[in-house]
Amino acid sequence: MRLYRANFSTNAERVALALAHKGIEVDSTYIDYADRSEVERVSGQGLVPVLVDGDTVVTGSVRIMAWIDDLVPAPPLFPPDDARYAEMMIFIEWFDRVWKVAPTRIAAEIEAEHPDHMVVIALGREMRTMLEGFESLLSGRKFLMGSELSAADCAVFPFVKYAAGREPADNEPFHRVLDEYQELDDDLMRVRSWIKRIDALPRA
Ligand SMILES: N[C@@H](CCC(=O)N[C@@H](CS)C(=O)NCC(=O)O)C(=O)O
Repeated sequence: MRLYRANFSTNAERVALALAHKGIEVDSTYIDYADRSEVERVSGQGLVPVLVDGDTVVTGSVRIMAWIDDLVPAPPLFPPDDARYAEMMIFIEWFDRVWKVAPTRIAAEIEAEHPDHMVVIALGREMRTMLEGFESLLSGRKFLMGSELSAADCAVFPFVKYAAGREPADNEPFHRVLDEYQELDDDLMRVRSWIKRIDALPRA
């Protein structure tokens, strides 16, 4: 099995956490975003992560996590029953389609010729409110959706971990926004512990 990935790729880290949770070892091909020819050749598109297992090519971090879960059911990444499965998928969809809007728009705004600072402030507040939402989700449990690591944690962690800082070499503009517009304080102690807990887990 081979994982196409890139240094500091948030979506590839989702899959790296999920694979390690299952104890699945993979070979890795690290691409440079300046040259996507290899990932385009194998998958017909240019984004990472891509997982290749024989003739099977899976793109998209959430699809890859679901595919891994089917391949190796234990320990589970998604709940086995339909209602809980749908809840987790909807949560991850919310994260990808709603949560990501604020940092993406901040990154675009601060690159603009005349940034609208009021918009940036409002979006920064939204990011704070969403951190408070994660704090509430972690009330009485160690992970976002229960007592064990799930696909929800794998999906959210690579983005929200920036609240605890960033490696100096990780200088992507979007990651700088995630770092600068998420701050942990005493009202976010559960998020702080959750970041530490997941950061200590292995990655493929
Ligand atoms: N929906 C895809 C998004 C993949 C994606 O955006 N990957 C980023 C790395 S985290 C990428 O390849 N970026 C290169 C680019 O956009 O130029 C997923 O969940 O895997």
